[in-house]
Amino acid sequence: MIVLLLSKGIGMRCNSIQPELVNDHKNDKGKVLKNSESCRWPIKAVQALFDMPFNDLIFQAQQVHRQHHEANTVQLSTLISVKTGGCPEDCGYCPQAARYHTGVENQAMLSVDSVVTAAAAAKEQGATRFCMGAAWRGPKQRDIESVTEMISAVKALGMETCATLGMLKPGQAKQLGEAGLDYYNHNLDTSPDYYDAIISTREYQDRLDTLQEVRDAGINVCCGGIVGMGETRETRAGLVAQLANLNPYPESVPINHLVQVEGTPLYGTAKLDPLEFVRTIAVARITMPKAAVRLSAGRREMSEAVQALCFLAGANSIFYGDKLLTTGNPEVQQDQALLNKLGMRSLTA
Ligand code: SAM
Ligand code: DTB
Ligand code: SF4
Repeated sequence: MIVLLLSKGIGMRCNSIQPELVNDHKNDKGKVLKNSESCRWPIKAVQALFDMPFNDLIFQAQQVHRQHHEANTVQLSTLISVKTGGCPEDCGYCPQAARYHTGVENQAMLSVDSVVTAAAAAKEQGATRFCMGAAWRGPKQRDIESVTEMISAVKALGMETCATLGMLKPGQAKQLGEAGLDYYNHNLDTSPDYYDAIISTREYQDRLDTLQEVRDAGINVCCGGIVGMGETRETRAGLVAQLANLNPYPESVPINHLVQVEGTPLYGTAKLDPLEFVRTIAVARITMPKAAVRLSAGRREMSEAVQALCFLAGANSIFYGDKLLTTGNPEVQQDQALLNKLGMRSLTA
C-alpha cells in the first residue's frame, strides 16, 4: 500500500513507502546538522520504490510532482564548456580525461566575450540558466578569477548562472557566490559501493566536502549522477538515497544517462533498459519532491516517447542547446517541437 506520511512539524512532507522522519542529521563527517526536520531514506525504502509496478510508480511520482510543481512547465539550462579536455582525472565515463583517447580536442579557457555571446544566444533561444563547465580536477586561484568574470557578465544578462569546475577548496565557493553564482553542479555520479569501479583519482568524501562548501557559501546545489554505467538497480537506489539524504537535498538533481564515447573505459557497456531510466527519474522525484529533476545527458539517444515518460515521471528541467559539453544534444528546433507536442511550456526569465 502506498502511504503518504506528513510530518507533524514545520510541514515538510515525506512522500514514500517508508521514509524515516529524523530531527537531527549526521553528515558523512559525523557532524550533526541541527534544525533539520527531514526525511531519511533507507536504501531499502528507495529500492522498494524502484520495485513498484511501473504504472503505480509513475502515478505516485506524477502526484508528488503536481503537489510541488506546475505540471507542464520545464526549465531550460544551456551548457558551455569554458575549458575543454586534458583533465588529469580518470572518470571512466568522461571523454575529457587526458588519459583516454577519445578525439576530444583540448581547448584553453574561452574569453569572457565569447562566453557572454553564447549566453546571450542561449537566452534568445529561451534558456533561463547558463552553465559553465571546465575539465579540471578543481580550479586554481587564477581560474577562479577568470570564471568569476564570466559569472558576473552572464548574470548581468539577466540569466541564472551555474558552474561545474570540479572540487572546490575552502573559500572558493564564497568567491563564486560573490560574483553572482546561483548554482554549483557537482555530481556524486553513483552510489558509494560502485564508485571505485568508475573513478580512482578522487574519493566520494571529496565530493561530499565540495558540496558542503557550496552549501556553506549559500549557493544552490545541483547534484545528481549517471545511470547506464553497468550498475545494478541496487546501485541506482544507493545513488538516489545518497542524494535524497543530503540535508537539505539538492535544489537541482541532474539524472544523466551515460553517453558512451569511444576511447573511454565505459564504452561498450551493456545498454540500460530505457524504462529503468524512467524509473530512476520517478524515484528521484518522489524522494526529492521540491527539487528540479533534470533529464540530462543522453537525451539525443532517447526516443521522444521515453522523454515524454520522463516528464510524466516528474522531470522538469533539461539541457537545451545543440551541445552538452563535448557531445551532442537534441537540436533546439527538435526540442521546441517536442515540448509543443506535449503541450509543455518553458520557464521564462
Ligand atoms: N570536471 C568537473 C567535474 O568532474 O566535477 C566538471 C565537469 S564534469 C564533465 C560534470 C559531470 O558531467 C560529471 O560529474 C558527470 O556526471 C557528467 N558526465 C561527464 N561525462 C559524461 C558522459 N559521458 N555521460 C554522462 N554524463 C557525463
Ligand atoms: C551534468 O550533470 N551533466 C552535464 C553537466 N552536469 C555539466 C554534463 C554532461 C556531459 C556529457 C558528456 C559531454 O558532453 O562531454
Ligand atoms: Fe575531468 Fe570532470 Fe571529466 Fe572527471 S568528469 S575526467 S573531473 S572533466
